[in-house]
Amino acid sequence: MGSNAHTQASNAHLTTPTRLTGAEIVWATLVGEGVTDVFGYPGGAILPVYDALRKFPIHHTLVRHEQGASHMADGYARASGKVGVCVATSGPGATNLVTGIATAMLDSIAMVCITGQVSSKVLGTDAFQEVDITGITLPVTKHNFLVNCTEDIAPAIRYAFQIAKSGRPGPVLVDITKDAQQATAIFDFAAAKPRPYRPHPMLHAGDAELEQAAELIRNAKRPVILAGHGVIESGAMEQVRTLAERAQIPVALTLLGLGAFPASHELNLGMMGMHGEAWVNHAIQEADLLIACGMRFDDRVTGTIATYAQKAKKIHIEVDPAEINKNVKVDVALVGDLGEVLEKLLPRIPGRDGSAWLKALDNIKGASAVRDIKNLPDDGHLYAAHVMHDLWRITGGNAIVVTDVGQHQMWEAQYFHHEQPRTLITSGGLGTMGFALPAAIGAKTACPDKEVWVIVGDGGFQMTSSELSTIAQEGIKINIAIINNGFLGMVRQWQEFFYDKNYECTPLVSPDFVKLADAHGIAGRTVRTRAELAGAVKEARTAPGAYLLNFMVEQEDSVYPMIPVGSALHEMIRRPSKSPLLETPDDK
Ligand SMILES: Cc1cc2nc3c(=O)[nH]c(=O)nc-3n(C[C@H](O)[C@H](O)[C@H](O)COP(=O)(O)OP(=O)(O)OC[C@H]3O[C@@H](n4cnc5c(N)ncnc54)[C@H](O)[C@@H]3O)c2cc1C
Ligand SMILES: Cc1ncc(C[n+]2csc(CCOP(=O)(O)OP(=O)(O)O)c2C)c(N)n1
Ligand SMILES: [Mg+2]
Repeated sequence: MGSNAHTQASNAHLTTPTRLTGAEIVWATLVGEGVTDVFGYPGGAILPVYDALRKFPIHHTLVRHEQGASHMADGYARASGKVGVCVATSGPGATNLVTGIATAMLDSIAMVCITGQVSSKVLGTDAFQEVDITGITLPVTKHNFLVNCTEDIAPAIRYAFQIAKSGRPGPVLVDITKDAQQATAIFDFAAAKPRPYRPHPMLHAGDAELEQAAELIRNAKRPVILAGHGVIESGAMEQVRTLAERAQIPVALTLLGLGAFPASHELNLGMMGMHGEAWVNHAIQEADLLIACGMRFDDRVTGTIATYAQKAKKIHIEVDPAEINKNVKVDVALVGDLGEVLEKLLPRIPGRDGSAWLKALDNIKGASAVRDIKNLPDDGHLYAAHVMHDLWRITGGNAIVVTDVGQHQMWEAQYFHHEQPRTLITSGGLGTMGFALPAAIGAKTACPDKEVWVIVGDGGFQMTSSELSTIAQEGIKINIAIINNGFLGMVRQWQEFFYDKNYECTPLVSPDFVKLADAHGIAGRTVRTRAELAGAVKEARTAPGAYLLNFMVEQEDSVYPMIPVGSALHEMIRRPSKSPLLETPDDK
């Protein structure tokens, strides 16, 4: 971290045009954009930029693999709502970022990635560590730039920030040749400002559409709000809540929408989709109106489109016109920022009596409303759902949970209840194993005062466990819960259901995770029974540094309900009644 003298110097750069090297311009522009933290890994083609870092008040976290840098920038962005920044060298450094960039792209996360490139004189000659990273990342970035002259660096980076955070957020890559980093130019921060962002003037919700939508809402008998990630990205939690409360409309959430509407709210139905609550999917199939707010009808949410919510009219409020009618045909499209659209829509929505439909939903919930891990006596087996539920209970839900991908991710979504936005950070669209540990480092960097938990499978943990070393070097306090089922569990579950239990290549031998943590100077312990759970969690929370809990859970447990691919939303595989986690009120 730079000193005050550095801060003053770099602030002077921002107000007075100054001659700087391209490398200095990179940092000065980032400072001007409000960046305080970046995640990266050095190498030859980005070395001038690294050499200039000491002059600027930016904290750099040295990762152990560039995939970690892009996930950290992503986790930082998801936790804070700011733009995450990562840095890598050319060639393998840049290609190692790609999985993290694609992860951010699929979940619409604002990120700026800066890569070094070989000198402009040798571009295209297969020079040492040359790859066409703008070509490689074209389909997984919102936009990218190849900058080969020093004068263009500041405008490109400023434009990258604007693109990353405007409209539908996304990752932007700025690739800068080494000679552009080394040469000098006048740095004029104000002059490098991009033209103001203006959404296409034809694409916004007009009075006619707003009135059509309001009429559908006023006349609906069985409406459901589908609240997605766009609610959080728009910051429209209040407006969604007002709509729900005023018109007494129940709210179903996507995985990435969890936290957008308080889990404890009486109108909260829970998560929809492949592993959503059974009653939520039934409610959607029975609805006569769906009001989709910042969600994109992902296939994990709809089941087979042909049979999706056939009784319902559909209103789609969405910032990206490309999403309208992409997966699900809608009756009214309201294009624009969700918060802004709802501000215009709300005055047209009077109070409404929704009691008949809410009562009907209580009946739909019926037998499946009590899933009762919470009430089940401890039979000596440790279930992942126990871990999630107890973690939620013990932390009071006041934590940022960063999950990896697999069964544990779905159990977290089902049993850890999120009241606040940005408290669940998870890779939804790309479903990237290895995401959790680095993304949590980013989240903790963004929110140092928050309690941060990683919930990760034994498989995914091993994909990026080298970042334990980053945690140790940075002295970051993160609690890690490995849900160790000895399997690539989610794949094993598919093999159990659809491939005659042929567990080909899914049993997993792992190292002793507690010893692995210890090798990094990180404390930890293995937990085998529910009786030990609360004490172990307390130990982790009160430990001064990072702490790893290795939960040895039931190996062949499955996530229920599950909609098989190709089935309708209501055609869910339910938990067999002999299984220990019963889903009937009798479990009490
Ligand atoms: C193993 C696994 C299982 C899964 N199972 C489920 C499941 O059961 N249920 C489930 O829901 N998901 C599930 N998912 C996640 C799923 O794949 C999708 O990632 C998720 O459903 C997408 O949610 P979303 O549409 O809310 O978010 P996104 O994909 O992030 O889409 C957000 C939408 O909001 C729009 N938007 C952004 N900003 C604004 C704004 N300011 N104003 C208006 N609109 C805006 C965007 O343009 C975009 O269309 C699963 C994922 C995995 C890996
Ligand atoms: C990088 C990557 N490779 C493969 C997959 C496919 N995949 C999805 S879930 C899963 C198993 C995850 O196993 P584990 O991390 O142990 O979590 P569990 O399901 O057991 O909770 C796999 C292999 C993926 N999502 N990401
Ligand atoms: Mg596993």
